[in-house]
Amino acid sequence: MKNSKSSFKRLLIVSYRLPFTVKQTEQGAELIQNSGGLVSAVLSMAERMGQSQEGMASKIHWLGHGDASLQQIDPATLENDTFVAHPVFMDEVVHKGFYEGFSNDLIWPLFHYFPSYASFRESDFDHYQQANTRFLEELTAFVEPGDLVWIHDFQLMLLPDMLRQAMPNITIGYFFHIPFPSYEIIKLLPRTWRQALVRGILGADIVGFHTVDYVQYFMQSVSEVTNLPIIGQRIVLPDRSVVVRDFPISIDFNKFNLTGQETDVVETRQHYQNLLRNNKIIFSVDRLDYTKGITYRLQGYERFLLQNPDWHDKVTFVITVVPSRDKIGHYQEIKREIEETVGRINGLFGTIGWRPIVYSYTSLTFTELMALYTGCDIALITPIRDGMNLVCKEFVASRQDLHGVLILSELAGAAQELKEAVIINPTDTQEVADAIKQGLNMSPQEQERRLLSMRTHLQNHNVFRWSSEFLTAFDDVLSNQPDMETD
Ligand code: GDG
Repeated sequence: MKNSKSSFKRLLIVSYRLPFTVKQTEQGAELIQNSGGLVSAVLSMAERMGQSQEGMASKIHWLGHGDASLQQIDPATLENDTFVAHPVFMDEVVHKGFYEGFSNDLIWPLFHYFPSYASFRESDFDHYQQANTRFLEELTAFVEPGDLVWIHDFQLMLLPDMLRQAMPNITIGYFFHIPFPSYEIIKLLPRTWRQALVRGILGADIVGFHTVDYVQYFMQSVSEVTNLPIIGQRIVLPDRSVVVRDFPISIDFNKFNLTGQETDVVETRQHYQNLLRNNKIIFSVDRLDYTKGITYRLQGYERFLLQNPDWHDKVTFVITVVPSRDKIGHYQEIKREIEETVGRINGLFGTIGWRPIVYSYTSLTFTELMALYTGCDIALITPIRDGMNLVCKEFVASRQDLHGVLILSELAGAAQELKEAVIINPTDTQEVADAIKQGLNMSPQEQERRLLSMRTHLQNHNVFRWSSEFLTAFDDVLSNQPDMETD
């Protein structure tokens, strides 16, 4: 680390979502801070910047899409002790084409290797450009020299270059939360779109991905689309260079490690275990999405039950699917498929006293989630494609008791780190069935050995390290560009 001090005045985060949701009450607007990974990471970054930089404005500015309900709220109330929110409002039609269209109906399926689910509409690309421009307009209204602007995810790929053109001396970071695919996929995009997207990202000084593979794929696209020289981790532009690196995102290890012991979690866990008559519990939780491999997972469990009648009545699969995008065709289809498969399996194997699958289409409270992380015997996490996947990391961190088995898809970014999981291919239902059997029969010593190794990794590679490494990389950029105006 060249420079242990952070040399930035303010931290400005830009992402599609704001860090809190706003609830209108009789007393006024109530801000409910999100507890996701990005918010924790940003908080830790601010802490580090605050400690090392006298006079740094303590609040973090955060730009995100503002929905219509926020328009009724006095902008001055959109801040809490930590964040000042800057909602970016846009025309409804533009928002629909940008978010539902280009982001969720093209980039999301394409970058998760579902090209047949992708819709290519020129009007969506126009709206994506317009929406990124709206973010730029809000940003340039208050960005100042010396600020650090950190832009997130696939909804804002054009913004780094737009900001670079408008304010050449600003330090810009960009982090990509979903997989970056091989050029064979990128090539499906019209030439002008792929050029704009890759060039857009290159407006940043530092570009981060979860894994080395995604970095390599991005570099491949850069050389195909731009012909710019690449030297190690640097892409060389005429007037500056861009550092592209893997920064695997992580979790607040201590939070998950400690919460499992809290009374409400312990009580909920005991309640569930009693309800399930102390059966072995297999658990999974995902947002409704075709990338999560939920139907294959159910088929793997079905195969396990078929092949292992001695386990009937002794195991329960608690599967929670969190509602998401269920007005959209592909999502309705996958929901129907999941529910039919659950019904079929329960019909085939269930008895009056035993339901092999307890399925719910709902969101869990944090206490319920923790009770299931800490009360299950197997966490079955089998996405067909996932940028990282934080659920598996949270499960491991919550198992202070060193009991439990993680079965993890090799197609989740997290599989590159959690090598002591039982790694499977999610579409190989026999492999999933075998892994379930292996997990249920695994000795306590083997569970302990695997969990200890993964927990040590996560303790060291937690979300605070993630943000700290990003910040250090920014500091390096600054110290390598002595002419840059910083105050
Ligand atoms: C993107 C990428 C990448 C889930 N269900 C409930 C619940 N959760 C929480 C989990 C976890 C988070 O949601 C989901 O984690 P993901 O890793 O899937 O994150 P996303 O933001 O959806 O996805 C992904 C991530 O970005 C980070 O870069 O890992 O690959 O797609 O924290 O705990 N929380 C509660 N109830 C639920 O039912 N309370």
